[in-house]
Amino acid sequence: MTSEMRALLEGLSKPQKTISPKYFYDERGSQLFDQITDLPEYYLTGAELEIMRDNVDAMAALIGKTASLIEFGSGSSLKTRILLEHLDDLAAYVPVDISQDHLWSSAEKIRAEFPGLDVLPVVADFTQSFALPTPDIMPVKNVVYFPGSTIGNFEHDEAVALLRVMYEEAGENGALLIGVDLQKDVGIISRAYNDSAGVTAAFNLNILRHLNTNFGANFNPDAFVHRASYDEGEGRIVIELVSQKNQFFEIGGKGFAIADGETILTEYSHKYTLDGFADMVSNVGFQVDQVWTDPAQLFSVQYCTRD
Ligand code: SAH
Ligand code: AVI
Repeated sequence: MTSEMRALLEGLSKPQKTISPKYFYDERGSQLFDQITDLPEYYLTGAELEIMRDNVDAMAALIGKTASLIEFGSGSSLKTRILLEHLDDLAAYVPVDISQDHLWSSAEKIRAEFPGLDVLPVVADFTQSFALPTPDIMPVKNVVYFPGSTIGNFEHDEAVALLRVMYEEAGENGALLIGVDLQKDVGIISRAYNDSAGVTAAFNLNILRHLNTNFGANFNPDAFVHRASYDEGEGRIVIELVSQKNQFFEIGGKGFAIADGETILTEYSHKYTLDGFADMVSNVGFQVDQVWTDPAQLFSVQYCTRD
């Protein structure tokens, strides 16, 4: 049995059955995420794009010349294009993502849009160690780009571990440019994960289809419903799949029973205060040099260097 299957079975054997959110992202999951970014309720993308457009000159000046831009969880590289348009002398752009086909096609589009840019995609699970390619041109520094508030999908200890990997990737004179969603009115946050078109529900249920297709599971996606609720104490959205009846499923040769009303936890999405985020990155040796927010203070983009 692969270590990946062992980890999946371990998550499903916990008292709170759990599937890692990285399993949202097969090709269909990546497409559904792109649809989420267009939803009127999903304020995160619009706010982050606004911040990027309004402050890209300052960001480009901090990134400087001949850097290597390493993007974790690049998806469709939507926000990256704003940076790339203002960074014409990058040593390389290295998009890293677990969703293989989507990464290849996004990288192809970037190559076509930015001829001359050295685009070096890496298919990897960034929570495990992975090798980075060596660009033809020696970079002056590495800048890790982590937009979208994907950091929010990790619990505190996991987020710190991931920031530590980024700290190492950035190296001594490198930096981290990171998108971080902020705490705000609970209604705004809840609506972002309970959209009226049902795209987030489809995205959540797709995790079961992905495990059925690629990991030999036999979930019945029609017998689960999406639930997203805000935990004010923890400052996070909790995304679950709620079983609609007593039922069984199998994966990796192991059978599981799930009761009517019992849930599978598929994702947390943490919302930060600026102070809380600065404290967290200081645990790994980063200091926040610059914070940009949108006028409504929904979202932030932060530039961190080694302290
Ligand atoms: N950065 C983009 C996409 C965010 S969605 C944006 O801001 O719009 C999260 C992305 O991270 C997806 O593309 C998903 O495939 C990728 N991802 C999630 N977990 C991952 C992991 N463990 N390793 C690598 N990529 C991961
Ligand atoms: C990728 N990540 C930051 C998204 C979020 O908002 O936590 C994933 C998502 N889950 C449901 N909707 C969007």
